Amino acid sequence: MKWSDHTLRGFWVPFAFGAMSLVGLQTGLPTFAQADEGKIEVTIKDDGYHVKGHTTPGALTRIILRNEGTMTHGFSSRILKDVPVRKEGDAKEVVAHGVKSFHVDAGKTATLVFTKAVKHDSSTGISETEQYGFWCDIHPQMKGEFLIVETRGEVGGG
Ligand SMILES: [Cu+2]
Repeated sequence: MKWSDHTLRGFWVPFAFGAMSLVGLQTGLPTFAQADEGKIEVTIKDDGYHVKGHTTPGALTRIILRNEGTMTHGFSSRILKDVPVRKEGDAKEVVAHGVKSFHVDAGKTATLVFTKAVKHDSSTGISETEQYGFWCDIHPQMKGEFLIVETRGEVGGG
């Protein structure tokens, strides 16, 4: 799967420059086409979540959940509520308080794959940055958040 990621990027780079020269001039922001992939890495420890990365609106998004703690932890977010989620790896899907949650046992890793619909701002024609909180339904004090950003920016390598 890694190779297709690179192929896509190679393909989109020239396209991005074209899009930027059209849209970027007006907004001053580097806007990017939607057909991209976003990766968010969530390392789960017993004392909380550590989040790396973000995704872009309309992008195929992978949330990688790595449980480095000593007990089972959950990942639940309202972003999972209205989208079909494909689960890869070791997670158990449950419903907690009416919201989907994915339980990952200690030492296990799972990936959630989904695409969140693009939300366009009708006045500017660009999509909005949104912040999504998530939480552990087993330990309510555990909380984290990630971003869906309209700009491409630096996607922290790795
Ligand atoms: Cu937990």
